[in-house]
Amino acid sequence: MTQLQTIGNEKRNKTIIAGAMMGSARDFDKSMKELENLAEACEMEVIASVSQNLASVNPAYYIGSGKVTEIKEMAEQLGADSVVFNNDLSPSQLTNLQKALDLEVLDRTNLILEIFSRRAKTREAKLQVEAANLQYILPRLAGMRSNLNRQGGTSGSLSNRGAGEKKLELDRRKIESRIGELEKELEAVQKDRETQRKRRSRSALPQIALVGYTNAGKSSLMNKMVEVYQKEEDKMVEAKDMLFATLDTTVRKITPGDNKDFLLSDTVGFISRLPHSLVKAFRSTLDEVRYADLLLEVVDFSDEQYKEHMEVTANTLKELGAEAVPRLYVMNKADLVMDETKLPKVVGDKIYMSAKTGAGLTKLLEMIHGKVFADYKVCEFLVPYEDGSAVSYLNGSARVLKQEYLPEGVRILAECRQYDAERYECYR
Ligand SMILES: Nc1nc2c(ncn2[C@@H]2O[C@H](COP(=O)(O)OP(=O)(O)OP(=O)(O)O)[C@@H](O)[C@H]2O)c(=O)[nH]1
Ligand SMILES: [Mg+2]
Repeated sequence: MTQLQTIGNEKRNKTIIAGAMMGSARDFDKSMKELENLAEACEMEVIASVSQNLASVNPAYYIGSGKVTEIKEMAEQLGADSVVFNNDLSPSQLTNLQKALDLEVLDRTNLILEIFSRRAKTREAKLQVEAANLQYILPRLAGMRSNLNRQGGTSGSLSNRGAGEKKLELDRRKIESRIGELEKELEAVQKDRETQRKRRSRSALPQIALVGYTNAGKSSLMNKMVEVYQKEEDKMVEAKDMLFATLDTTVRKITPGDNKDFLLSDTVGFISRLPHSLVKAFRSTLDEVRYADLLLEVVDFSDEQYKEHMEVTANTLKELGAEAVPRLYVMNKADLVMDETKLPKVVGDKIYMSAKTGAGLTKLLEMIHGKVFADYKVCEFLVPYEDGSAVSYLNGSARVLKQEYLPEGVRILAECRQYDAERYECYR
């Protein structure tokens, strides 16, 4: 991982991707394709792909030793700098492979952590990624130690072994204390976030969060909403054909009119086998998801694996404690696989649409309204002139149907949320 960081745009790391197939061939091919996309998101150039049918894992190398020799020869021929494994390697497998291949060896988790550390921009994201990285390294240090022990054993020098162990113990303590520091810093940042979130929930605008598999089109949908309803180009977020284009959470106010505004948040995408330390580290960022009034799950419907992606999303949401939040399913990129004239198509809580062309956006908004503004009701208030703030609040957050100035106060007939009706119960 350290070597990768030093490679700039001028020279791309040439890599061979390798994987052992133990289940269905179709799933395996897809996961190898995803690994290739992950490597590309890491600015690596994939020059070859190697796979092996495996009945059981080889404890020393994961793959068979014959396959290791094959990869080594191939790497020499093609001038590869690294090999990325699709399977999660144990610390000793990682070390053994590194030694046998004499190349940098990475696994899928490594790659995901590497992408995250490159993309992290805000202080919070940087702290989260560093913590996740160290948590990944920590159990691997033990593997490195047992490896060193073995080396010490062959040289027969007990004092050397002691020195090696001491050094690693020191490293382990350093890492543990750094993790402690990071956790403290993160706690402080999380308090700030909590305060912001509370402030937003006081504003009583419904909060809607975009969730889903990486590259499904979450940021594109956010941008389309901003473009159509805000007309403010500078409020756009980055949307790219690249895994994990978004890491930081962005919140935008969407104002479709009729006082049915809401806050929309765009956040990091999910992926199968997302390293657990990352889910843990991003938990606070993903609070936006847990406390949302509604989730818009964006699905890349043009991807053959979309059902598997939905399963991954469901499991990740469960892990975040957000499985009970109401949900609408945006079956996105339907423009690629359906007749455009048939869009949008609505089936229950699912809408087949396109964030790119905007086909279905109005319909989606209607569905959102049906979900979050379902508790709207028509109320009549008589607000005394002293309470000017109540008058302006209702004008800002309810849909005022009629307003009259009477001697005893302002009479307002409005369609408003249950929340606001209760808030001004005294004037009804
Ligand atoms: N054809 C088509 N392409 C789309 C549509 N929506 C998004 N895309 C493309 O899909 C790619 C990924 O879009 P993003 O909006 O960045 O996806 P994301 O879900 O935010 O991805 P991450 O932030 O990486 O998790 C981009 O190249 C988009 O142009 C769509 O409705 N139709
Ligand atoms: Mg995005």
